[in-house]
Amino acid sequence: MDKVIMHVDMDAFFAAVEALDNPALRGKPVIVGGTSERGVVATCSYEARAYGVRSAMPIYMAKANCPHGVFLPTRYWRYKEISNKIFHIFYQVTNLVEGLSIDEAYLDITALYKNPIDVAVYIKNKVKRETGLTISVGISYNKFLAKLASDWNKPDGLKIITKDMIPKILYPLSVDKVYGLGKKSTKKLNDIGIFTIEDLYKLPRDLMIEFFGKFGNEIYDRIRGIDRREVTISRERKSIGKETTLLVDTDNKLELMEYLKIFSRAISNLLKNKNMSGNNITVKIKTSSFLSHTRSRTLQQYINDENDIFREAASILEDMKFEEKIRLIGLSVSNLKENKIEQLTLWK
Ligand code: TTP
Ligand code: MG
Repeated sequence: MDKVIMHVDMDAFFAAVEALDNPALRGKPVIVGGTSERGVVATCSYEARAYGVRSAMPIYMAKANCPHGVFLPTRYWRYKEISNKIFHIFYQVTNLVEGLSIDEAYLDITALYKNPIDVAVYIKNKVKRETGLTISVGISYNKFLAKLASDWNKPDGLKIITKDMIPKILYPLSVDKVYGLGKKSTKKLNDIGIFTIEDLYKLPRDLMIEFFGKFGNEIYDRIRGIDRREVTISRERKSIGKETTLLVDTDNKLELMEYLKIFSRAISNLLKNKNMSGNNITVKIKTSSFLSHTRSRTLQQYINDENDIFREAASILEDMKFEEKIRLIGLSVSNLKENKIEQLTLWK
């Protein structure tokens, strides 16, 4: 049976977040990136793209193209915060999520046995409701085509590419639409009169390999709708922890407890964002003479609630005896696993 693969990608991500946080920017050409003349554009709003501004373009060039643009520095932590929210939504749909970057992922939704359009609409609506931003979704039976589909009618796009559309739908596309064919390769092909995928069909496999090395083999297949790459679950961290060096060394346990409380909240938020829980709690201290001590406890059940984490951490600290003052305290939760979510009742 064919797979059902979805590629999801936020629209003008950094610029969209800036316009979300400052409504006065909506509808304006917003350019996010290094703001010095020597910096480059990270991304820009679609209004700025109309002036020819693009990712990776030097700022001075973007300013020349779009002098009245609003140029802003990046606020990575804020983009990461929204990214966590959207990935949380993806994980509510399936565990088979492969994150590609801060705003983009593949989802393998084959085993849901749902109409993929319904799943896409569900994700689009939920992302819009919970973040205020739009996402484009592409659906197909492999990764290459799903990615191509998400780019089809950006922004706020939704496109499905089915088997019967291949190869005709690909014919008119310019060769730079083939993922992996950069500017240099495109030029090389253009120089020998190959501009579209239909033209590219004329190159036999051997010649393709000669042209692009090992990757030529894959390109040959991909433009014929063949791509066997699996959606591989993004590697998860094995533990999540926080620690801090104290301003002044102390042996006051109440003061140390306060840190554990703050760490518990932060760790809980991270775990919940990743839809994970852990059953191993470790408290680490470093003494004034730089000796490290750790104490761990493995629980029967997996936890991710801040109160549960704090309760265990506090009880571990309670049992620890120090002979000198403490200069650093840390807390981590390990032995992580993904939570099972009721995925079938999400939509009908
Ligand atoms: P993209 O998804 O490639 O771009 P985008 O979301 O801004 O626009 P589109 O609607 O076409 O998807 O990249 C996601 C974010 O990654 C982007 O908002 C900024 C960052 N980025 C860079 O910092 N440098 C780059 O060269 C690119 C391509 C992206
Ligand atoms: Mg994007």
